[in-house]
Amino acid sequence: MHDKAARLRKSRSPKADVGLGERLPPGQVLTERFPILHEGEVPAYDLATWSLRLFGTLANPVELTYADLQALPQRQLQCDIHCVTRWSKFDTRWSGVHLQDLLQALDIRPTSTFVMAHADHAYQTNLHLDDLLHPDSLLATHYDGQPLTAQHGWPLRLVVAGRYFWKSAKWLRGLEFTDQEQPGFWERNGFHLHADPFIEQRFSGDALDIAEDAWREKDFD
Ligand SMILES: Nc1nc2c(c(=O)[nH]1)N[C@H]1C(S)=C(S)[C@@H](COP(=O)(O)O)O[C@H]1N2
Ligand SMILES: [Mo]
Repeated sequence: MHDKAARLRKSRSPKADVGLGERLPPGQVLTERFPILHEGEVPAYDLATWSLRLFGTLANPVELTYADLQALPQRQLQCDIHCVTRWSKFDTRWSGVHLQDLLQALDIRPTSTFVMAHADHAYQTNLHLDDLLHPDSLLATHYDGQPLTAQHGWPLRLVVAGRYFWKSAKWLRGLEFTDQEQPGFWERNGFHLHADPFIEQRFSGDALDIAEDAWREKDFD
């Protein structure tokens, strides 16, 4: 087991930024810089052999080249990002392909509710299909008008709206459509399945293992 969740739980919260209204999620601190966080080595690719696989419960799995992605409508996105380690960054600018456009171009109609994102090296994160179809999510190839740097996920990463940033897999290689929700890498290691920063879904196991109405059965003094 990875102990990152345990260490984060114990760490004292920094004094959270106030006065930023509803825009900064609770317990987060704003940064101007762009931190780099990941497990393992930064992968190297040859775009000629790189591919993105769509598989799982699809009628026909597909394997896309980088050129296939470039042939699709190129979308712009400006969004705020929130890392579970408590930094947030406002107004990040991305461009790339929207999953809706990709599915439409391939005439794929997924029947599943869930998607497991597969990335290098052996990184996975679980998502709801709706999260990926959100208008503020993207399969991003560019950041701030430039191709992604290797450290930030070149050639392709996810940007997932409304979730802590670990859901935004860098070095994306596959989207697996599934009927059951399986936990990804961090989700198996103490982090929350759904990761909504505005309600601080940071860790798993926060919920007490008792029925919601169990307190009614208790004695009160
Ligand atoms: N493939 C891969 N993607 C990943 C990770 C990783 O370890 N491997 N780390 C995640 C985490 S925890 C965060 S906070 C963001 C960081 O993205 P950045 O380095 O571009 O800031 O990438 C996410 N995507
Ligand atoms: Mo993270």
